[in-house]
Amino acid sequence: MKQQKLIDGFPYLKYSKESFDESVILEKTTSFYEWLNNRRTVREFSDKPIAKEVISNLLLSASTAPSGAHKQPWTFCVVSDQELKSKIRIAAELEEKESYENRMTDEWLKDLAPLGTDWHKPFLEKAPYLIIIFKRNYEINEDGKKQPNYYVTESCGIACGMLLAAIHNAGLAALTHTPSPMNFLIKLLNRPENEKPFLLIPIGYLAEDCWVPDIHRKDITQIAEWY
Ligand code: IYR
Repeated sequence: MKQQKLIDGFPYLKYSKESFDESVILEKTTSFYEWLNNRRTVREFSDKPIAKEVISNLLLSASTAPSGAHKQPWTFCVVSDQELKSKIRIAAELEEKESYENRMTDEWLKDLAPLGTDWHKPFLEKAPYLIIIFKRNYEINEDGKKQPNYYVTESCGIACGMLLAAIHNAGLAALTHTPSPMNFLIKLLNRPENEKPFLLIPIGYLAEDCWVPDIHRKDITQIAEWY
């Protein structure tokens, strides 16, 4: 039985977790970093199916993220239906074609060149699952009154980061895709007015012959200022 008590009238649980010697912490943080550093964004997926329970576990992991006032302001829409995936691909490619041909600046296109992206999005039909994360800007209570959520973008961003780590842990692959603008997803997925699309994440096994750009991450001197 977990120890409980009331503080200011609210229920609290006794919380503890294992701590480690300094040398173990050094080993653990090194190996965790090395493992995480092996995660890559991929655009080439296999169409091999994945069990629904696996996706549920990934989403439950994402949903352990901290959120403003613990409002958990996210909805994960899980799409595996082939017809719906095709509709999403068609709508996304329509927007992306317009973006690549008319909306993106020359500098932006130059920045993207090493990543080899263009408006074609075959992964939207190939990957067995598309997860579309919607941010819930507010809730509507039983009386139809709006209830605020807080730090919704930050909360959803953290949840997506944790989702990517969970996917990597499963040996599966993902892509953070932001077809822009994304409003077509509201209609296609019939989402309520309090939700806005945040990120589209295809999930699958890696394609057998998968290639990723040979790009490098900033080192510690480039990412940290120590005070
Ligand atoms: N949304 C487009 C373009 C794109 C933009 C950025 I910034 C990227 O890092 C990658 C792609 C697309 O998905 O192709």
